[in-house]
Amino acid sequence: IDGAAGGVVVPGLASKLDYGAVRKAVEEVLESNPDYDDGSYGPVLVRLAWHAAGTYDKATGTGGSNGATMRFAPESDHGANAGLAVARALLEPIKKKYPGISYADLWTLAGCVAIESMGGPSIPWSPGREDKPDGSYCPPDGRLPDASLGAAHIRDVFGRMGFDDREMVALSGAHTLGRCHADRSGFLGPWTNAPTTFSNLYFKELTENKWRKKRWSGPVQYEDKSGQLMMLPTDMALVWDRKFKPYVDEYAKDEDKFFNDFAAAFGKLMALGVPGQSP
Ligand code: ZEM
Repeated sequence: IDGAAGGVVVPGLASKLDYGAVRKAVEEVLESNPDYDDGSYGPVLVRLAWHAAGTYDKATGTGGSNGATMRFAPESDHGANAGLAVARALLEPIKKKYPGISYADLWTLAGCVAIESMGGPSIPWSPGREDKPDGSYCPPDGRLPDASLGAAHIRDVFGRMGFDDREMVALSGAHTLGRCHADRSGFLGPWTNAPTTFSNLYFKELTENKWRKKRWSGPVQYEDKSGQLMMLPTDMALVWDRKFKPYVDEYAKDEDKFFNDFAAAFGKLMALGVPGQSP
């Protein structure tokens, strides 16, 4: 991984930045609060990195992680980003200690470190993002996916970023991590029984468990027999869509393949719109 080891000279900065030390600082924060969710900030840091990057529009080159525009309104207040202030605040002391790293680099690196620390594959990541000065650079609301919709919407949103069907399914495997919070998205519960371990369990649950509509006053979501695990409508779309389903099956059977494809797709996501890194 570029920039992972030792000092790297960042263009425009007089000092050297020790990305290894930044990585270590992120690792130290991950399990710093046993009372937070399932005992790790890892999942919400992955979500921060994803929401920073997932606004990218290939056609116009707008959005994406470069700029770290989610620091500013209106993007900080976009409904999709509810709850991410927690993740941004968590990284603030690291930014203070290593002021040479941009927020945009720090957020994306933290997402990669979180995945790796939770047992996932190592993600290709390079520095080079620059922070924008204010909210006038924020992407419009509505670029991130709406969990209530289906396969066509998934293809619209991820196709706009430049991903194909296989990459869309691979990326969705991140839902093996973390949980939904009623006060953030309106949805409730974890996808797997090991939400702080990166694995292919999400795909196993999707294919081997039985899912039915949850009876409650909240938004439509699916639950298993235990009532403990959940799937969003967009998660179910992966098994209902004839073209997505074979990838779900493949990843449920072959964790190595999932890890390889996920690492490549997540690395690509982190690089979208970054000068010199974006396809
Ligand atoms: Zn998520 N995601 N996501 N996602 N996501 C949530 C949580 C997490 C969608 C979605 O609406 C939601 C990807 C794709 C898609 C993570 C990573 C990635 C939540 C719950 C929702 C509603 C938020 C809450 O209440 O806290 C939709 C519709 C998606 C595509 C169709 C991709 C791609 C991801 C990374 C590669 C993660 C790690 C979480 C768990 C966050 C946490 O706080 O535990």
